[in-house]
Amino acid sequence: MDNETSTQHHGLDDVEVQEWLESLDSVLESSGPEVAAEILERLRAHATVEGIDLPFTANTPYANTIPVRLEPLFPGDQELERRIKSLIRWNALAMVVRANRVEHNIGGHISTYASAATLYEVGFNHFFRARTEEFEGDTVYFQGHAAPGIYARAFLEGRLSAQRLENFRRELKPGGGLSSYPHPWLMPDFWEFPTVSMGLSPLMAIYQARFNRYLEDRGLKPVTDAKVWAFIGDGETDEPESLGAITLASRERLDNLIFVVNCNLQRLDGPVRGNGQIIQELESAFRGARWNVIKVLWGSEWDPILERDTEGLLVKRMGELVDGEYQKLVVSSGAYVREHFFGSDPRLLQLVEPLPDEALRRLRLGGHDPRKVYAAFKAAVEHKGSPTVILARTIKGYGLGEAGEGKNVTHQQKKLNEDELREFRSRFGIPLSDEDCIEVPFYRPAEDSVEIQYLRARREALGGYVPKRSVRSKPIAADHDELFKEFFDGSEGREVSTTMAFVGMLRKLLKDPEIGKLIVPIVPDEARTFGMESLFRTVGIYSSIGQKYEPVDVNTLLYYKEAKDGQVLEEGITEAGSMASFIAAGTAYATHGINTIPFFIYYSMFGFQRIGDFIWAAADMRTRGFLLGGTAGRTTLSGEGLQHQDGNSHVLALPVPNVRAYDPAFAYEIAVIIQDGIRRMYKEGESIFYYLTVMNEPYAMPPMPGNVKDGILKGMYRFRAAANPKAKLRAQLFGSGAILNEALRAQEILEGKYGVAADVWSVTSYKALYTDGNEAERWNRLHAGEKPRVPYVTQCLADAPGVLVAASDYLKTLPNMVSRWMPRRLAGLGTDGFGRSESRASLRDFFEVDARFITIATLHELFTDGKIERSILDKAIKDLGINPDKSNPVVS
Ligand SMILES: Cc1ncc(C[n+]2csc(CCOP(=O)(O)OP(=O)(O)O)c2C)c(N)n1
Ligand SMILES: [Mg+2]
Repeated sequence: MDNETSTQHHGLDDVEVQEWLESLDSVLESSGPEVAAEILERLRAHATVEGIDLPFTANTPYANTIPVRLEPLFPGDQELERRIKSLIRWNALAMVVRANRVEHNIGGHISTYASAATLYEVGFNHFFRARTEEFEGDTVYFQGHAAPGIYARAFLEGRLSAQRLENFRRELKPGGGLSSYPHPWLMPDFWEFPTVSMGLSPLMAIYQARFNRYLEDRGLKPVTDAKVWAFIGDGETDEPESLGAITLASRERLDNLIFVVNCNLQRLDGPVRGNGQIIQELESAFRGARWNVIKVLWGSEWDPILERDTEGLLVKRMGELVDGEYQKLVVSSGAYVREHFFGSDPRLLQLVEPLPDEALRRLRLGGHDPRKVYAAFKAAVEHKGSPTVILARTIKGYGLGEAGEGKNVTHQQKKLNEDELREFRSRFGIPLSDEDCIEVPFYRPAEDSVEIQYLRARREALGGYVPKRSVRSKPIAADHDELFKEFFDGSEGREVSTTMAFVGMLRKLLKDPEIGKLIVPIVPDEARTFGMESLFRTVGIYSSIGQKYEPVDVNTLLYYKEAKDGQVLEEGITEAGSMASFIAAGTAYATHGINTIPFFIYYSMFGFQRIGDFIWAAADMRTRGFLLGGTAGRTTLSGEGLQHQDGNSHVLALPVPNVRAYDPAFAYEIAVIIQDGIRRMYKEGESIFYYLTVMNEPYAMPPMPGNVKDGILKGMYRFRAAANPKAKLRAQLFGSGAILNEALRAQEILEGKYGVAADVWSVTSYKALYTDGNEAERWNRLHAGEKPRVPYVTQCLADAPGVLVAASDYLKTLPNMVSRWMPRRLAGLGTDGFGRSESRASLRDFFEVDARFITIATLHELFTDGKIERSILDKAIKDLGINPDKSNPVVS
């Protein structure tokens, strides 16, 4: 990166420069920084008018943002805090080293926390406020790889036993262990946010901070000054999600949000920007996005040297080095620093003349100096009007010495030899003998020691312990039968799509006196696509500043109404951002004790496929709510082409253990699923969430047949039995979503033309059938002598005669994966392959899932079983106009 702060000497007279600097200093002294800034701003404007081409820079010099004179007094006992921090460092290291002695390669990270310890400890001792009866508490996203340090602190706090530390990364051991990284699923009383898939937590934190404001603006929680802190790695900022939403944060003036980027200049393999300066790069990105940027680069030891540097030469020199050079410098001897850093200019050498080499080696970086970090955190929490990012410079593997400090291999260092352990012990003053320390025991001073007493007192003053996850929301009361009744009755012949039916339900839910206000509709710029624009007007679009303009369509009924108490989160074109809102709303039952119920509707192709990792994070976080994959179905969304045509999402939903995925065909099925979902999540408190695909193909919605609710929820039920069950030729047809109609048409063709009597089943969830089948199979395997459990699919088909044919708008694997629990072979039709922009009829022909292909598949199965002649099959292929040599959709 260019050094943007260097002056270029075009015959510049140093004395003249000095005069300018001095006059600025005097303005600063007499009139303060605002006036000084104003003068500089006017100078810049004047220069521009005079035709001086000033280069654009969003950077400030490579120096601390907060000058020494504005540094607040450090309010704690610095020496005691250092001792506590050292103990935590030791225990964090011990945890990883011990785990890897017991089990080679179990993993764990020492160097991330080693570099971040001061950042966290200043936070724990002075800033992170816990959740109490009176105050909602701050929210902290901990950098995933720093987990050992957070566990080590909880150990000193008496919250985690030595036994659990011993079982770090071995959670299955007796007495329990500790998960590798923050996992609310695995440690639901401790971790709130899963952060280790890098890049997700910065984006989630932004939307969390915005959702907190949403709750306040809608009167669902009191207005507080609670903060959202997100600790992230500098390497992590390369993930596109990390910086992807930073302009939202500034646009929304989220001064309740603080990012702390641990700038150790390294990632896993090597330097983040060996040939550049990651800190300056991040500064310009964040400043450009109008964040408040606080750089914490240099520790207090640098202050007197900087003070002596009246010409600004040192700051200039600081800005000249690339990170690769800095990485080397910070772990080098004092003599090396003198020669290679200060040695570039005799005047610089003079500045450090009085200092011995040892003092040069001990010049700390800002992120390791509690006073500098405290000053930055304090400035951040007091800052108004925009979010703050703190760029704190640290050393990766700080304190590991030869074992890895600042080395490229440090990220994965998990073993220390005896000398290295002794060295670490001595450096941090851990009271362990040479013999004892090589055993790397966990060390906790006595309960009445000053360290433990201090640590406890600090946490008490801040309201209790952090992190801590607790569920305080009250279960909702009603069953809302009345609300859903209309949808059980069908559409009386009117052709509607399942999307329209869903939107109708959403509208009713929004009006419900108990849960209406808790509903959070979320859309990424697709409300019109789904026919939801009426919500704009009825409940409004959330805007933290209301509506400052008269909307162009104000004279229409459904105008674009933005309001401070608007309910719809219209996120714009960001599925990732919308998902982050979904997560914030779907975990508010724990974070805020509020049962908000998110409904996030999006183009189904851009969900599990595009933002699958966020969905995984939602699962891990025990998020509740409903994901609606709109315009779903590879052949049902006509005209759009392959990027949009989703035949994948139900397969991609399979791995997420707590997602219940449904492909409903009719309005009443959706109503049953949503009603039951609200009950299970918000009344029974289950840690599950729902994925429903909804389509845009209109057809008449039938009334709900009797006794099908249970089948809908379990995954299948017989929707229409064969008219002539005594027929000789029998079949069972399975359809889902809009493709169920194709199965129903096939039923008629088979009956009318070929004398085959078929039952038609609506399979609402292959995932539910799959889960249930596996569960029964597993139980039977482990309980051989007992009465075997029968999978639900098997139960359904026990007395169902004939051949079996399934058609899905998703991959063939979906029906095929449950076929082993069916009584006979299954012919599974599906939509493997690239989509096309075409009409529904053409697409269903192309993918071979329409009524004709279901008919042919049925006849083929009957032929294979020897139930019909081949001539019948051949004739049917001809009569139904099927070209046997048509191209294979999978490969075309
Ligand atoms: C999405 C994702 N990709 C890759 C990884 C693997 N990984 C774990 S830590 C790490 C390096 C982290 O560097 P940085 O963000 O600078 O954090 P530091 O440890 O230096 O504080 C990598 C690549 C991951 N956890 N998540
Ligand atoms: Mg790093």
